[in-house]
Amino acid sequence: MTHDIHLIGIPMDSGKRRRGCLMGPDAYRTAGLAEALSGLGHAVTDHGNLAPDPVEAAPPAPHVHAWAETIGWTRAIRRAAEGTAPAGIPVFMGGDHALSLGSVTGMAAVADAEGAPLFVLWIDAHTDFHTPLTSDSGNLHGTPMGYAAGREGFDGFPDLAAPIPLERVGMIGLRSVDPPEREALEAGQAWLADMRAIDEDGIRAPLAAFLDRVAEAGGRLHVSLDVDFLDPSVAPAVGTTVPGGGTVREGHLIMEMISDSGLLRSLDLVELNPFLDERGRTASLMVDLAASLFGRRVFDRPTRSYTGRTQ
Ligand code: 5AB
Ligand code: MN
Ligand code: MN
Ligand code: MN
Repeated sequence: MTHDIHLIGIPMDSGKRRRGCLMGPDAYRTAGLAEALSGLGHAVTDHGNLAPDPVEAAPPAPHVHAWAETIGWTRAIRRAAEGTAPAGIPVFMGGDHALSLGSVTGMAAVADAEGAPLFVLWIDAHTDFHTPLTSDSGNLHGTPMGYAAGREGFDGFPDLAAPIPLERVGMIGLRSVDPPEREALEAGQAWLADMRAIDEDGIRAPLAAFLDRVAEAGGRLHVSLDVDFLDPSVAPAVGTTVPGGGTVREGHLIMEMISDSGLLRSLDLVELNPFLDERGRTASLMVDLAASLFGRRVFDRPTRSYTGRTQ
């Protein structure tokens, strides 16, 4: 199946103090994202880069970083999501993970208008479920799922058209969760696969259960892929590395399963910091993962039913 894919560059760096994610969109362009997707038969349009709306606002606490700028980005990204989604699948090329403050809530508004529930698959070492007031770091890239789920403390950000209940949230790759995030998540019914779950059960069975949940509800799926899901040994270009992450093969399997499900509605590619990359290898890996998500396969026919040597 081919899609109309809309690339939206978001050179956003306001979600944390360490700089460099603003180079992400151009790194994806340089690594050939558009060419990889059009090579698979999709119609790809690159809309260039967004800029934040000008906003003046005081942060809710002094340690919260770049509050007004992040509100300005959120408004612009949400508008871009709502403007682009009717024409196909938006791909939000970040930029740090604070961009999901706009992409997820924009896509929730779109799905609501389309009469379908939006589900979110968060592929990340972190849950990003803080509010501005529970966050010790004050870095808003740790808050987008909190905002999208309707947690309090985001006064000044756009009102939510459709808060996403935790029953419609899946998170995979988790290995760094702060106590206030854990407590808030444990109170709900999110589908959570931490690294132990992956070690014990693999990717396939748990992810299939989540995708079944989306399909049974007639839902649409927004996928948010944070570079730090991957192990830092294969994806060094990220500021918030956490050891013990996903392998290249696990990343591809996740993407292939989502692709097979036919449920994908929109995609974030976030947290790539090209300033920290090694000869572009993280950017190239992210492009390869996106290609798997949009249908690249080694073989088109199933290969798991082969007759083994011992039979
Ligand atoms: B990322 C941390 N929980 O709030 C915080 O990379 C890290 O988008 C947030 O997942 C990481 O600062 C945000 C310690
Ligand atoms: Mn994240
Ligand atoms: Mn992360
Ligand atoms: Mn990060």
